[in-house]
Amino acid sequence: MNSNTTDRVQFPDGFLWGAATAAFQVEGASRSDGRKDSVWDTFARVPGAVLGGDTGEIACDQYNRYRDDVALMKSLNLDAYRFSISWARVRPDAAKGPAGVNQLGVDYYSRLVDELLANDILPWVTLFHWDHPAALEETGGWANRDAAYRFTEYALTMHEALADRVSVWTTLNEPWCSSFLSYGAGVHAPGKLSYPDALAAAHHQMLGHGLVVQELRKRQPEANLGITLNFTVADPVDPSDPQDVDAARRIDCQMNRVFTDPLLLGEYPRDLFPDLAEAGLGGVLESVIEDGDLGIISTPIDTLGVNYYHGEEVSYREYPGAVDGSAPVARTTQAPYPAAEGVKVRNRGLPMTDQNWEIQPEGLTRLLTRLHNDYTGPRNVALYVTENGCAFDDVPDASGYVDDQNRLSFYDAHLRAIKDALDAGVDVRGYFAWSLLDNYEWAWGYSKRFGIVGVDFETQQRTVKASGHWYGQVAKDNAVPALRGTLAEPAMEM
Ligand code: GBH
Repeated sequence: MNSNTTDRVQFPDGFLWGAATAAFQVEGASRSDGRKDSVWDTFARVPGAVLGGDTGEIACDQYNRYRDDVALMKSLNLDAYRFSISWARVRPDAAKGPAGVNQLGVDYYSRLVDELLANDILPWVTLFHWDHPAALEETGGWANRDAAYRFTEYALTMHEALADRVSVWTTLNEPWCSSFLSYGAGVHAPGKLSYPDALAAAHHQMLGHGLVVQELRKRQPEANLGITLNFTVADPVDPSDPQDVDAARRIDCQMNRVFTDPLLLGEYPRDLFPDLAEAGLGGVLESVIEDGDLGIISTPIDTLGVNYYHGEEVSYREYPGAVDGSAPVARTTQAPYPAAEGVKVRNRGLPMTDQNWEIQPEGLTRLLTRLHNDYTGPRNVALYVTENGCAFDDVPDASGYVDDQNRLSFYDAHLRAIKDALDAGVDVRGYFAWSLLDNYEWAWGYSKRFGIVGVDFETQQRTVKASGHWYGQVAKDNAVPALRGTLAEPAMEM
């Protein structure tokens, strides 16, 4: 297996190399040119919601610095830039109809796309990465079915503006986060603590996804249409213990299959309903599903985007040194899973990032293989890894340079894991590092750095890290180089 070797590994011709960001995390300019609050602007102002009280007002100031950032991407030999559009910039009041469009907001994305194309970089557009207009939340946000129709209208506004130059459209980024973490756990904006709202939000986001795929397909039949989901790989502590197996099944059901099954198989997982009923949520999901919804949600797509950060080993038993990978915020929160009470994550002793997320590249091989076999392969849907990366507390030297061998090793190991999946016949066509830049890490604020390029948030100075130089070479060569001596050591002992 490649992941056990230190050899150079070559990727297939045409494999797409990119880096990803999201509007709220990098743009800043939160009041410029008619933009108004998104739910993340209002949430960030709630005391205790975000570490350090950090806001997205300035972030990486990419709104004003996009030309320099595109030049940076070019210098890193990137084929593609995955970015998202801020709904709150485009339809700030969440008002319906043509009068609700803020043309200056639309124009920004048009300029960004032109700049990318002028540099031969493919624009990979995500329509929703969590920052819906605060005005939409006033009518219930995604818990209200109307949001699916409003999302479609906003998507068509952007499609009309960009379809002459944009051919890749991702409807949603990680609806698990923007429903379960956002309306259920209270960890993300809008910070609600309601499992019924979380289930409704998840369903309405998938409905919005399906409606947008249908509309875009009519208008641009050749476009690459898809969605990006976040996945975990939940393993039972003891695979021969039925309780542990049940714990892993619930996490898999309520993070992974709750989305993949409706989207690709046209039905919710059957085991979800009895679990919800047992948790006192019987009939809740059923009540928001209308006739025809699942047909819309399962409209054929071209690409499934896979975001993978870590796996977990679970049980109902308590083990010493349990892992908590959530942001330590001063705010009341609850578990993101509506029906997994008592399930605990065990620290199995793998190396961890500085967010306490375990480093488990082999999980990515298994995940991609499973998705290909059970979902995407039979339907001719391509897999792209649309996010993968890690936060480490970087220590710049006197010149500001970050020699992040830990992050570099993380990328090396995960790319080798993808090569293993490719060798097993899995149709993976590209990879996006998360992230191009250090940025606003949601409830963690600016305290956690994911960039392959460092950002000094005082001066907005960008400095390519060792991992960035390395990744630029990978993109250029379409190959991961052989590991040199010491690099094999840090995160490689799995
Ligand atoms: C992605 O989400 C986002 O798309 C991106 O914007 C973000 O910056 C990046 O990753 C890094 O965080 O249950 O709270 O203990 C991350 C997806 C899924 C990772 C849930 C953490 C469990 C942590 N997350 N997972 S928690």
